[in-house]
Amino acid sequence: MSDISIIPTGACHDCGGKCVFKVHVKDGVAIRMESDTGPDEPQLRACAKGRAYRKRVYDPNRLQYPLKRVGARGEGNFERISWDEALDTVAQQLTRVKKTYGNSSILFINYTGNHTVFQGGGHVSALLTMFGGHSRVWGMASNEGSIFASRSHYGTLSTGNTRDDLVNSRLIIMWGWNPVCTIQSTGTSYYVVQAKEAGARIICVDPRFTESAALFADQWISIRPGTDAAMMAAMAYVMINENLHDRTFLNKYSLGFDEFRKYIMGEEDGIAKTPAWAEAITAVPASAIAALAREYATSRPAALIAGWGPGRTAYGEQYHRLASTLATMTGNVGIHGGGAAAFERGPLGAQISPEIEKFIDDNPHQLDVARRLRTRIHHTQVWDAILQGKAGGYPADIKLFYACSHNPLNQCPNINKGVEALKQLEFVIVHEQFMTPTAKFADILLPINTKWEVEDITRPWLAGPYFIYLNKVIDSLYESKSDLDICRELAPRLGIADFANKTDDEMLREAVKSSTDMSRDVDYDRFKQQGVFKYKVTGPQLCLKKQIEDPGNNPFPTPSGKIEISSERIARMNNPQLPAVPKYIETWESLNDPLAKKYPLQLITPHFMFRAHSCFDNIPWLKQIEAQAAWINTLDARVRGINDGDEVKVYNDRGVVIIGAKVTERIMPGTVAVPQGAWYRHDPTGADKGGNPNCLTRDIYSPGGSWPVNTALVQIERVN
Ligand SMILES: Nc1nc2c(c(=O)[nH]1)N[C@H]1C(S)=C(S)[C@@H](COP(=O)(O)OP(=O)(O)OC[C@H]3O[C@@H](n4cnc5c(=O)[nH]c(N)nc54)[C@H](O)[C@@H]3O)O[C@H]1N2
Ligand SMILES: Nc1nc2c(c(=O)[nH]1)N[C@H]1C(S)=C(S)[C@@H](COP(=O)(O)OP(=O)(O)OC[C@H]3O[C@@H](n4cnc5c(=O)[nH]c(N)nc54)[C@H](O)[C@@H]3O)O[C@H]1N2
Ligand code: SF4
Ligand SMILES: [Mo]
Repeated sequence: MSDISIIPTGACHDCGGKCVFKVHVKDGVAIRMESDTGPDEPQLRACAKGRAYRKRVYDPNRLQYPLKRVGARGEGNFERISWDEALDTVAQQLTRVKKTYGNSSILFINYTGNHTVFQGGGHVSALLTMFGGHSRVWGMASNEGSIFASRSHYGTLSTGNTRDDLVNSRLIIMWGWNPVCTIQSTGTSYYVVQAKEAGARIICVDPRFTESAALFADQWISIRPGTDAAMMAAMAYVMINENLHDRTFLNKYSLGFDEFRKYIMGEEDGIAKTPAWAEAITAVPASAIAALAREYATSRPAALIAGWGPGRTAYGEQYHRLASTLATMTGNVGIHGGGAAAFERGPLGAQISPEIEKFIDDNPHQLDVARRLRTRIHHTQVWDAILQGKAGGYPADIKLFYACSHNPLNQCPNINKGVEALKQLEFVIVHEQFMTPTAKFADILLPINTKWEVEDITRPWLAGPYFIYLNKVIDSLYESKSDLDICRELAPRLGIADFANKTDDEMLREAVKSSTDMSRDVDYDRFKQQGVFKYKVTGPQLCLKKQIEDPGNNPFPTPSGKIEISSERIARMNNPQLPAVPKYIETWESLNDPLAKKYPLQLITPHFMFRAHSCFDNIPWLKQIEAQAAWINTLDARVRGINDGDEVKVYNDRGVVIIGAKVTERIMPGTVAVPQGAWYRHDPTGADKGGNPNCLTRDIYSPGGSWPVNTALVQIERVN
């Protein structure tokens, strides 16, 4: 055994957790891994994806050498070239495009495939910035609706309680929140179990009976996608009508409730937002809406956790604002066992520095969508921007596209438009580990090493209480390199001296030293040796506690210093689709849309347990656990003659997806779920045989900036 060393590391891409891996290495080869076995609870234990990571590292289909396209773009034919030729070509093309069209014609996107503090595409962006700049996108795929709402309502994204505080809740409402699958910080499910054991009632509001509903919930309320704001408005109605809202709390801490009340009671538009009104919209029985309103208002402390899935709909920001408004009406903000029902970044250090947070909060135009669109492209419209450029009202004419840690053809809406856009470009550069659908469209494709081949640091989402040191486990396989090493070699070719002249180790040490979160507490060498640093936490911590306990000295970081149920900043945008008080606005492609005659089913595209977006879709071990499938309710399947496991066609005017059917009562009638992340694989008829729902989603943003990838009408039929 003595020739085996056990190296602490981690890995993983953009799943919602971050776990400890201990990799056993023999003769330079990783032969197996175990996870956290330590005494501290909750253990940071890897899920099936983490435990299959070795299969990803040693996958023979990894990109091994730099590749140059031969044949037409997108056909997927490549030829091996040397690193020198690859980097010379990249530098020549960047220089040519810069000279001919200017830097704004270079669109660079670094996304979430790499989810660490140090390595990854940030270095490419830094290099291109030194080269004169590049066009960018904005609009967080995950949660832009929540960001908009959290900033307008509370003035900050730091609104969360640490997860251990769930144990103090009497009621937990998992609203479009499925932590068993999406993790939402490793350890979250552990605390939900503890809360349940301590007697909390748990209610799930979701069109699907999720893994989390199955494990934890006392009640499942199924709801039509995109209608959550209507249900929440009706809950507010019940609270107001039955005098269950906390008027003392509202008066003391918030402003704008009266205006909101007028909307809810129908004084503004003549429509009272009653449970019966909401039933017709949401398909949730009025009695269930009223009961949940009463239970939430009378079970203090109660945690309404507003997941991001319902926010990834048309007008999704209204759902997030209404969730925060309900938390405010029930006085659950800033108290143990409660919750602000907002963005939920935790109190243990900020993911972005307090200075940046303050800058954003001091600059109200950060909410102003129109202003952002003048300088950036919304991420959902990247294909349209490439196709239309300035003539279409976009800020630049894009000629060269450079992607890093991003699989946009797979992950951005409207894949068929994406194919057209990528074909139109003058040049495409991709840094990747695998021949992904996007990589296939590269002109130069550069092979990137995995997290086990470099040193790095990572931390969980929402500022969870630990950091993980990713030790290098093995040497880089084949000819792969890190994104940073590529930049180091590209810099002189672009005429840039002094780019990242230090070693990775020196840079990592400096990153720790200059980090607001780590510099105080982390001893670098011990951290590296142990592989994990955990904050010593003495019980649950809350973000908004001081604003509640001592409001005189601790105003909310909004312009008024209060919780803003009505927002002057939003009112000033003067956009009827972004009303000053939160409202239910019917989505496009709702069931009332004339299009519903042709496409009568609502599509949602949830995240998938055995992938992190598109990562791990190519790992056979994981595919064996659960196959990609279109969830369809038994009633909808029966009228279409569809049986479980049949091959079906899911389609609308934007595309056709061929996929297996999962006939189940775990999804409500009228709704179809095709999990996001499966690799797009087009066949000669133009259909996608990979089961990728982004062939069906619409490439448009919600007025507040969210990605409405859960708003689309489709039809399904059996393929004979
Ligand atoms: N329909 C629909 N679409 C969605 C969503 C949805 O809910 N529905 N969710 C959206 C959300 S929330 C997100 S965050 C996005 C995610 O979108 P992406 O970030 O594009 O997705 P990933 O699959 O995580 O990562 C992209 C690629 O990064 C590569 N990669 C991993 N590590 C590295 C590295 O170190 N360097 C380099 N260069 N590459 C690396 C991986 O191999 C992977 O192919 O998808 C969005 N798309
Ligand atoms: N295993 C795994 N974990 C992940 C990821 C992954 O790809 N795989 N991705 C990570 C990333 S980057 C992100 S952003 C998060 C995403 O985390 P979430 O946004 O929370 O994940 P989703 O699965 O998209 O949505 C959560 C739930 O919302 C439901 N839902 C969809 N539309 C509606 C609606 O209109 N109303 C209601 N009430 N519910 C709705 C879905 O059925 C789903 O169960 O997950 C992270 N964790
Ligand atoms: S995929 Fe996420 S939950 Fe699974 S092992 Fe990796 S970090 Fe942990
Ligand atoms: Mo995300």
